Amino acid sequence: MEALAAFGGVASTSSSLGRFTAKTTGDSYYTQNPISRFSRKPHLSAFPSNSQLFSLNPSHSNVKTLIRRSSTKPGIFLPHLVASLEQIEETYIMVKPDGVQRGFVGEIISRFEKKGFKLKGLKLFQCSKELAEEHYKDLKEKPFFPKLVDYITSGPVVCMAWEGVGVVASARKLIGSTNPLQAEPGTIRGDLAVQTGRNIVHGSDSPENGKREIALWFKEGELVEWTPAQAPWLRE
Ligand code: IDP
Ligand code: MG
Repeated sequence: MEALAAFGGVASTSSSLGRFTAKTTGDSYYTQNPISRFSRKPHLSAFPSNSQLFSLNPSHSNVKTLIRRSSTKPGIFLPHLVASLEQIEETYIMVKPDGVQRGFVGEIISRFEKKGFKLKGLKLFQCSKELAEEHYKDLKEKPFFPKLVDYITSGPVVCMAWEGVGVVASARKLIGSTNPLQAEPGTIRGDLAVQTGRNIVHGSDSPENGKREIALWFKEGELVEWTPAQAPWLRE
């Protein structure tokens, strides 16, 4: 059986259900058998949590129907196909101090708004050294780490939580390569920056990190659940 699953604009095919690959732009993550992960229960990384998978927005009745029908016929239950239809993710986007100082806050927010993603959290914030170190802990051993922490704490940042189908990989595409000179024209870094150490914007590199970073930068009560009026015009 030939199955196709699209993940944030990156499609991968599999010749059987035994192998499945998904990639985000920039950093790659997870290669797993989706069925075994699904049946193991703990966490289908395509979804925020298993509970959310089964408590979808009532307006997405087509997906509920698909889950219900498929569940009665285990032989044709294809959870990764359901995932490709309904892969709502969250990502942490941050306008870095140089982006704020250069007056790009509105421009950067606008790119994500225009694309059709949903803003769930937004604040101007002065980041502490401890928070910057925790946020970038994976880069702790890099020679540029101290300068990176100085850069991120050098002035206010704008913290954002965005939600949408495939938002993690799509946001990375909108942002462009880490080195702005290699970023494509049309991307935020490609259009507005020249140096890696001043690349004006951050975007999470996986759905897991999107959740981790949103929890790190936002306190309870700072995120808003809402339904944009344009929702029916964005998704069929
Ligand atoms: P990303 O922001 O595109 O995900 P990462 O490799 O995760 O890139 O690096 C995090 C941030 O660290 C970069 O956005 C950039 O600000 C900074 N950085 C990465 N590599 C260098 C470097 O070689 N020199 C200076 N700063 C760097
Ligand atoms: Mg990164």
